[in-house]
Amino acid sequence: MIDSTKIKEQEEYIEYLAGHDYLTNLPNRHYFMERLNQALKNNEAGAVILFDIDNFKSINDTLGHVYGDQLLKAIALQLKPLQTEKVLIARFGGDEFLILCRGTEDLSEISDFAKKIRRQLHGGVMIDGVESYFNISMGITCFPKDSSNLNQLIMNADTAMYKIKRSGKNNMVFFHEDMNLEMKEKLNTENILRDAIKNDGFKLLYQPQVESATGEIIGFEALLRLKNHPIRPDVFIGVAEETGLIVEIGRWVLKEAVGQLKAWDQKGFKHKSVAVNFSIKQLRDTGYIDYLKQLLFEANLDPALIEVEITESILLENNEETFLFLNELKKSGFRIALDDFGTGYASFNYLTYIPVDKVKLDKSINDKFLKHENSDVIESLITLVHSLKLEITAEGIESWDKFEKLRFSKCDYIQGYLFSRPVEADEIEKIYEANMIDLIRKSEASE
Ligand code: G
Ligand code: G
Ligand code: MN
Repeated sequence: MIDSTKIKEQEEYIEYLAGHDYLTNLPNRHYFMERLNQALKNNEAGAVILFDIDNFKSINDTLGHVYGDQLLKAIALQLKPLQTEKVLIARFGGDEFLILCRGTEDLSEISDFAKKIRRQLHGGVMIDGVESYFNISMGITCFPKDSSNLNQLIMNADTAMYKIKRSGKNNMVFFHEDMNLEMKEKLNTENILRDAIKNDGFKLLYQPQVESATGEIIGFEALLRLKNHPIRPDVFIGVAEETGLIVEIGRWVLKEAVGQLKAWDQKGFKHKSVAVNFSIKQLRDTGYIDYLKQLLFEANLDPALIEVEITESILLENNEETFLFLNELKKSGFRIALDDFGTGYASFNYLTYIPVDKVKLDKSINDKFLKHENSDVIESLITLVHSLKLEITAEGIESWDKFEKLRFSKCDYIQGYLFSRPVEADEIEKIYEANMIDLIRKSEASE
């Protein structure tokens, strides 16, 4: 005998499964898309809200996937009371949730609702009897205002959420057309970078670092440029970091810089150091140090000729790995400089336990404190750095006046347009052995 009610139940269950997420029991992406499609077909107005959990990956990695699953379930539970006839809450996949609000396109109304969601989650959730706190990043797009195309709306919400992710997470923003332009430019830059990696499209410029007591060039900072595109370095470096391309590009920089050291060595120039910039995203390049060691070994050059410039941000990521990385660099004979000093969370405390050789005072600090009344501050900074047995370079020095003050305050090295902009290697060769102080004096006298 066939039990027809049982079959009916099974059919309903299968249908339910097709439209729901097994973990959270929320409607799934498929179900959401159908509902949104209906709303668009009926010419309704409304909003699509997309959010995800900040740093969910590290929650998963540190607390385990089971915990991650529990968190997703708890969030679903917490959001269920907000579900109404007009509000559909769905799981999009992974740690992403989608909310469909129908019946209004009023920005402040939608914004209020989005804030309500954030409040509902910010109080934390209970997992195994323990409060768990987390942040979310949220993108919102309205229909038909922003688009009445299903996929476009999802893309809009995603673009807006992505924007929040990039600007520090834990926030919400409405989609805006400009964001598409920004995304397009980013994609364009990304393609240019990929092309440059394949087709030898990068070059390094070198900026001299001058010993303030003598005027002698002691080394150079290598600064990356695109050969064929006028995109600003901070812009394309940012994209390289976001896309992970910085790892490959960073290796190119090392190869090129060591090649240049070798070329100068073979031309009989006196050995001078080259500093390369190291981005926090390059920490994931676990072969970085071995690669660099190998390059110097093959070139038969002293590792001390390479100085790696790190920034404070790398120290905030202060896990065991960062310290191992820095210690390994140091142990291998490379020098380490702390770049952009004074711009971030600069703590002198760091300087006592990370193996840096040198601190680079940021241009903004120099500009601020080298004005007439303020130079005491710089002098104290320099004294403090010296008392930690570290060297100090002042960056972004453009005037003779600032240079004099720094020299008077015993700042070891000066880097800036006063002496030279970053220039091509063959330009460097013309001034390699020059006394930069004499050179500036002469050029000023002849003006
Ligand atoms: O010259 P300037 O405009 O080059 O540099 C802009 C920014 O780009 C600076 O913060 C500088 O540290 C960074 N930068 C320049 N070259 C490199 C590089 O080779 N690698 C990394 N990671 N950053 C670089
Ligand atoms: O982040 P980092 O310190 O690596 O970047 C150094 C940046 O400072 C580069 O963009 C370089 O071109 C720029 N720079 C170097 N000297 C000067 C200067 O005298 N004035 C200005 N405005 N920028 C400088
Ligand atoms: Mn630098």
